[in-house]
Amino acid sequence: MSAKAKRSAQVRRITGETDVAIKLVVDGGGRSAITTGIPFFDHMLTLFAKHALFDLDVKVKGDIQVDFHHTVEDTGITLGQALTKAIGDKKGMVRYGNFHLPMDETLVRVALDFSGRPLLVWRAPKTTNLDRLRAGDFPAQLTVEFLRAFAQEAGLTLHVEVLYSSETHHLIEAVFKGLARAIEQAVRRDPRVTGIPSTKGML
Ligand SMILES: [Mn+2]
Repeated sequence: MSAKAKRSAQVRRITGETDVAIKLVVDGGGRSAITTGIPFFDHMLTLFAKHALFDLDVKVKGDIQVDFHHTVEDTGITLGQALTKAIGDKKGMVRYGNFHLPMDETLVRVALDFSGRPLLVWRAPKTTNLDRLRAGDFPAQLTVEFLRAFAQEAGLTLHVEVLYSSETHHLIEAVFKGLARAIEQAVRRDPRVTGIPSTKGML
């Protein structure tokens, strides 16, 4: 791949519960077309693409008549797979990213490493009981399910902390925006980086 080639991938993943089709351009401009059947989730993925500077098409037919769980989790899996495919061997890539994302009264911190060793660390204040919180009809806990699935398939060491928040829509939105901004840093190609950004020689 030449230094200027746009990194991109397409993944289609079909199970008995969902059919997820994703087209991803990592070196994009923030354009997106998202239809998951869950309007709040569409809102999150649209702003994720915008702030990661990805071009992103996501089409999902999921069993949302059951609940939103399979659709959100399987979209996270497929998006992670598309990202892994698009960034390939990570040659010349910055690798790490971190961002403090403020949204009104909410502050979220994201730190991540395209390590190839998937792990999600999620922290939120003890008073934030995600099991009880919703943004519209979107259960807040599904945010964590999305992150876990995405981190697993993208090979990310991913730390997400809600430092404080008192509004569920802001909380979830700050997580998606902070994730996007940290990824945007990490996937940048730095001309000073020769080869794979690890002393081990692989990631
Ligand atoms: Mn919003």
